[in-house]
Amino acid sequence: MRDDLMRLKENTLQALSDLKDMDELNKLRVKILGKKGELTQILRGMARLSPEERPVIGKMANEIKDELESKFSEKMQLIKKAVQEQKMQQEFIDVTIPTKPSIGSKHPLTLVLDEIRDIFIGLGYEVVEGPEIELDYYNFEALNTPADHPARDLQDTFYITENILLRTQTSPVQVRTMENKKPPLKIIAPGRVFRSDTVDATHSPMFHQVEGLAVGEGFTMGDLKGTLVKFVQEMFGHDRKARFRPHFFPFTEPSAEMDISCIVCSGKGCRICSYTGWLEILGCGMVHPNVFRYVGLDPEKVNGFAFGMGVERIAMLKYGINDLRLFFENDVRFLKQF
Ligand code: 2NM
Repeated sequence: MRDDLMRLKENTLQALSDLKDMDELNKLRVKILGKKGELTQILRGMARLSPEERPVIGKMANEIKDELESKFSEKMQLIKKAVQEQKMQQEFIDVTIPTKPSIGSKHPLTLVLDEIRDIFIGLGYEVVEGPEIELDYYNFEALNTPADHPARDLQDTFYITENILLRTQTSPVQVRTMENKKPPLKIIAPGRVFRSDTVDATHSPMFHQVEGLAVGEGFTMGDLKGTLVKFVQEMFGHDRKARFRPHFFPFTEPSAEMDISCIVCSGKGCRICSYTGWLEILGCGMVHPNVFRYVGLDPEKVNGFAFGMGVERIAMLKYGINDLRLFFENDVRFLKQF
């Protein structure tokens, strides 16, 4: 019986050490220490023992029972702890991992438009907007471009009806402003414009323009040049040189185009400036007296200057982009570079 008890103890300790599960632990406890368990089975044999042996074996059995019980509860604690640790690991949340969605970036055209806007606001200009669907009158006629004027052929216009069209420039906004606000005024009109062009690296049927207008008394070409040189130096750097070449627009007289010294080669000549050292950047001029007449202003009393630029062209030069289509494809690999 002594041997039976020792064997029970050794076997139970061995079984316990292999256990990893609470259910199995409980089953083993019942199997060994339960009312009908193996220890009880062995103790049934006590009756057959001599009176001298009985207390000795009884004491031994009690000690084994106590020891096993404490081993069981020790093991129970271990399993509980292990289960808890596993659970903690599974449910672990790393609070240091950034959970905010990554923030997108502004479109390069928005960046350039914001910059243009800020520079002119700094020069005292107000920003005005107007309709993209326009009357033929505001887009052409009031801009001194009558129906038979050759300038209308220069721009392929999207007509909606005979006298309603998609604006080909933002100057109709300025005509509308002059109708409604007394001079002096200094405004810029940013926005989308539309021309029936075939898409390629430098053409798109929709693009963005900023046109500017200053109306008051006694403006000169000097004011126009000073304003635009200030603008391009803010935009492209203070060591940029500028030059003005005579040009023609129906709505200004005289008219000019403005070039800046190449932002890549600073005038030495390179592929970007077609080895001329200069980049064409905008068109401008003194507002034609007929434009003032159309809006009811007296060209003997007021004058002013105006200018217009393509936002895509400026963005392409500023960021070294060689294909206009990139602005409208919205490929994230392109957009996230800005
Ligand atoms: C340009 C070039 C030259 C222009 C003229 C006017 C208005 F309404 F005052 F007559 N707005 N914008 C203008 C002048 C636009 O774009 C190349």
